Amino acid sequence: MKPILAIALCVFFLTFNSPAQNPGPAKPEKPVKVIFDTDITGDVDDVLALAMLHTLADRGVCEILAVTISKENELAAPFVDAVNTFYGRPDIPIGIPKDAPHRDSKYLHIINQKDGDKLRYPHDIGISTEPEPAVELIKKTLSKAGENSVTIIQVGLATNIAQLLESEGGIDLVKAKVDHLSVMAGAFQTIRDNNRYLEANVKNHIPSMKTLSDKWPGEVPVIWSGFSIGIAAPFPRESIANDFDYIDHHIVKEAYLAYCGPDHDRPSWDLTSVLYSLFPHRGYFDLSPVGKVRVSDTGFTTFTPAKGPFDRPKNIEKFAAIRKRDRFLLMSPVQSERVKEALVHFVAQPPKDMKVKSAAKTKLIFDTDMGNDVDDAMALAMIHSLEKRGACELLAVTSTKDHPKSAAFIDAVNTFYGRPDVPIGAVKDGTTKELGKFNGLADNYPHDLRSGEDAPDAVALLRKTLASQPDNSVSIAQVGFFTNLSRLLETKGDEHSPLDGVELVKKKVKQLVIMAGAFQTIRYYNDYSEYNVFKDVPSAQKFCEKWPSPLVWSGFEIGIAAPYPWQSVMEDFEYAKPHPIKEAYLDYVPFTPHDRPTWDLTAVLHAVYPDRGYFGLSVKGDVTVEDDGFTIFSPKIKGRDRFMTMTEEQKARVSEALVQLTSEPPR
Ligand SMILES: [Ca+2]
Ligand SMILES: [Ca+2]
Ligand SMILES: [Ca+2]
Ligand SMILES: [Ca+2]
Repeated sequence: MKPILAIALCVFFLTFNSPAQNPGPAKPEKPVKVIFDTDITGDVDDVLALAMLHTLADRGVCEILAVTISKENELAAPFVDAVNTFYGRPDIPIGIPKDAPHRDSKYLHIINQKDGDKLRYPHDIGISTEPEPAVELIKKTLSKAGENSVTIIQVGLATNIAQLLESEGGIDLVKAKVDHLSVMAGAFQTIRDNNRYLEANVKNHIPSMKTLSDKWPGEVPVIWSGFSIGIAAPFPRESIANDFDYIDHHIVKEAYLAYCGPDHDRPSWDLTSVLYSLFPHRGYFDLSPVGKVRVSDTGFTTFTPAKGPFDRPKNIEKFAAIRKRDRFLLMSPVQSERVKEALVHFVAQPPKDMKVKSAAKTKLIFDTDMGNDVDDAMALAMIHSLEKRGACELLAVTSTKDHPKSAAFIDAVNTFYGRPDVPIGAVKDGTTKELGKFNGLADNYPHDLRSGEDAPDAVALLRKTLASQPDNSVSIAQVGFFTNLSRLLETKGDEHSPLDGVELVKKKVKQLVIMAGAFQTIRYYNDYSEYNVFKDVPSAQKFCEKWPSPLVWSGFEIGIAAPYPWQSVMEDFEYAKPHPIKEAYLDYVPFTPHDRPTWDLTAVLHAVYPDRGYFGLSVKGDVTVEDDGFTIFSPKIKGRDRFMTMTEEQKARVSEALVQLTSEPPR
């Protein structure tokens, strides 16, 4: 290779492959004010994207100012109104298009279903009120908004936005009021060896996308989510199958199934535009350099970088005004795992005020040393979010931290999350008798269990809880010391059950997940004696000798490998002030900013979703505990124990799941 060509190529790749040169938009002001422009009729990703906007509004991240529709279908506006009503916002104004192509739909009709004489999905548009013309609604909404305060998310045809730009004063309104335009359209990367892919949102109405590209003002950024992005992060069918049963009829699930049935992972095109626009600073995507998107007569979208080896004076002159307007989203394989996970959690979050039914797939006992590290508090918050979604039922919490405020803090967290009456048991004569760094926060939040001394004995509560449940139905997450569970194994029959501890566990416990021990080399160190073990070695040893059924270990290395991002602590808990989890985090961490390991959270995630592929599992074996607290894992074909593992992709997924579950607001 000639040196000059080599240098030119180097410059090319450095310029084009380094997202670092594009820091992208800064952290937006919350809530992000959104106009959602959608062709809800065709694919179902529009429905999922709208659902996600609602749950993010419930988190205080965005505010939906208006929804405008860019394809003709008389059921589209009533359908949007039904989704908005389902999510508690029947008042959001809805606009319908003029001179847009008609599109049949596979799912809009579901809103006409009735249960008895009542609409299954109530709405009033098309019944007692009429929608407004889209362009008028957009102009009215922009007029009322503050300077540069509105984000337009366009995930269908460009019909409405083109008409806006061609209307009187439209361009000036955009310049004055719009922060950026997020567009799901076009194709900017080679897809399955096709480098001239004609994307449907462009192809189905080329003139309007041309108008958008030609007339959208150069000073208002446009971010394109091309066809390949949504393809690379498809919405998983397993979420549709599992996450929406918190109500008998779910409009999103029903639309999805009507559109493509249960056997498809649908591309997440429209959802990626929403995700980017609401969290441009959270690293879900990288961005191309700035440049200019043009639309050819056949509907292909070309992207020309503003600055690069191909620049010729002629080009610079031609596109000077608008050549720094456009960027498109990029996503690595690891980012796509994270994006997918974020989308699942945002779409699956129940509406704020909905009374959900419990599908209670996992009945959970949480055994914790609440107070010794903040991951216990975050894990408990997660359990409450999972229960809010109907994914688990918290039967009892037992503490192995022998300080009276440990139980009080647990009750304060349970009360904050709307479950003040979850039974709490406290250890007697246990370990770590000092006051935990954040346990005292209990005093600042409502609760009625003031002290662990007023709580039942943890072991008695474990027996009572297990005895009251169906056989083989209880999951336990143990994220502290082995004190309570080893003592449980030594109990005799009592008023709750004639069975001794070992037999009771055999009969009632379905699975046990433990955060303790260390099973893989951590930073070259293969002799790590983990805190939950060494603080009460005799209990850990007795437990390992006697526990009668299969169990899974989340070793020290797992929580280390998927730390909780500081950014989430600072940004995602603002819906309540003060917030016990955020306060506990800040009271606990030794310095800031600080990403805390997620030890206890990973154990809960596996206990509630053992089949969702968040973790790998080791071969079977037996764990024994040495006198210094080291945990030895010996592979054995008929072994009882396995430990969790994680790939790079799983780390990204796990960390995202933990963030979204921990920070989800209570009902
Ligand atoms: Ca309405
Ligand atoms: Ca769409
Ligand atoms: Ca209580
Ligand atoms: Ca713990």
